[in-house]
Amino acid sequence: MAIERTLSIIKPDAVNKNIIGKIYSRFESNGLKIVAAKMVYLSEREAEGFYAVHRERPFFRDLVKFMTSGPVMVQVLEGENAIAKNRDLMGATDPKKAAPGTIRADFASSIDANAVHGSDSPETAAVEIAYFFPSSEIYSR
Ligand code: RTP
Ligand code: MG
Repeated sequence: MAIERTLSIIKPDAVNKNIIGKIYSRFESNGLKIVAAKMVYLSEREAEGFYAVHRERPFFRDLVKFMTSGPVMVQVLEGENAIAKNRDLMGATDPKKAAPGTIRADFASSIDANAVHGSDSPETAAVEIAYFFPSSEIYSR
């Protein structure tokens, strides 16, 4: 299987709950290596740019408001099948529908405050990683 990279964000609700380490443990114990990381307090413009694909969706304003409500932890995860693996670890968007044992089932409280973001395809992973990290800030191996 291919070694991939994916962009992960620990959202303001989870940072505020002091569970960055618990979420990192899930990545690490499932074969995903953190190869870049930083804490960021997104501006409105940065959040709008990051979620630009959702600009026309009814939840867009709420999403931007939430993502700018406190600092987030942004990381690049690397490993076999990293994009799908991270999405599996995260669970469904709505924590009420997320499978038991997933990050969202265990730590998220609502579809807005749903603890984590993960890229959903190789194309979005490439764009999202470049949105936050120049290649000189990604440390593989
Ligand atoms: P994410 O992009 O954050 O990893 O989440 P996702 O792929 O599971 O969900 P997506 O469809 O990309 O939606 C992005 C974020 O918008 C919020 N959302 N709210 N109220 C709603 O119906 C609704 N739908 C989506 C969620 O916070 C979701 O994570
Ligand atoms: Mg998404």
